[in-house]
Amino acid sequence: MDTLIQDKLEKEFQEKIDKDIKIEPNDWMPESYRKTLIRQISQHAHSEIVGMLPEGNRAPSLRRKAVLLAKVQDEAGHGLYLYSATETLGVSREDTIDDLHAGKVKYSSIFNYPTLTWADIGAIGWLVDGAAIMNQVPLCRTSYGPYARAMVKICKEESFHQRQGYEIISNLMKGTEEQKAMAQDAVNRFWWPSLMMFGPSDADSKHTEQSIRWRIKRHTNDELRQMFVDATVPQAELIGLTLPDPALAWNESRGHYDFGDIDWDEFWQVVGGNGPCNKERIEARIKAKKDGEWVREAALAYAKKHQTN
Ligand code: BYC
Repeated sequence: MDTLIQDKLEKEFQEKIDKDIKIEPNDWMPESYRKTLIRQISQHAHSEIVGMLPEGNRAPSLRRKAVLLAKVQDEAGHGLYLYSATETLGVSREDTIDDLHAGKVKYSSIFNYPTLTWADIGAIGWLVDGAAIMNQVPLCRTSYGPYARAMVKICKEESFHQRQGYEIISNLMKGTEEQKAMAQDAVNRFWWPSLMMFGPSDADSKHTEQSIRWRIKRHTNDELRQMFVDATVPQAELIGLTLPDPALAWNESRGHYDFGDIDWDEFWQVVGGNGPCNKERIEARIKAKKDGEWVREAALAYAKKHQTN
């Protein structure tokens, strides 16, 4: 394309963004904006789908199982809205999923940690979904229309997920000494990985600056991480849990909690495929695709039959 026309289109595109006018699938967009969205939205979709796996543990009662199943079903739905939003950018769902299975694309680091006890399900709901909401509420105002609209419904459901997790952990903290110890142990293991969900520190985040300019992201990784810490510390205190960070302290002059250094080596190891459960998670997804082959074939045959009749 002629450079003058390209410059004009890019200028008009940025003006629309600056006026908070949503970008829709058929609008002109820079190729790098489209690629950034495909990367972020598909990673987000994969995270929802892989994120169902750690919750496949036994629940302690029928009521707990029913609530957990509803939550996990919501996550499947979130994955599907997000794959649909990715498809509006001109890529196929099949290819996107194949990229996940081939290890070519990422999904949230948090889902590469094991769930060992029932309290872990509470910690996931409270901390992981709590972190997810902090990151996702601003995405309801992201500049790409289909992503923003998907996020509205997702956030409503995430807030129920966070509450179910907090309820599990709070109830354990009202229980026996063993139950309290189980809750504390889950929080000890999930606290730091939850802080890592927000991504690398701003200094090391290669995409943030451009994504903020395009209003894909509304806050930086460190801003959201701080907001999460500030919201979560009082919730831990209220039910008598200790967060595993000796440096955690209210800083009156900043009006925020200070917290300790994140182990970024661990983060990059997990993101790079070497976390405790990376291999297991991808194998489970590949198996699910293979096991579901006959269902897809039957659904396609049924659709074809109805087309010709
Ligand atoms: N894990 O430049 P940066 C859920 C990668 S689902 C793995 O800061 P960006 C739930 C990043 O992709 C939660 N990789 O990137 C579901 C990039 O690598 P590439 C999922 C990570 O995109 C079920 C590189 O590091 N939420 O909550 O500006 C049950 C440099 O990072 C991570 C979303 O996906 C990570 N944690 O910012 C329960 C939200 N962090 O791609 C709960 C949407 C960074 O260049 N996504 N990387 O190879 C976002 O908001 C942004 O993509 C991020 C990262 C804040 C995550």
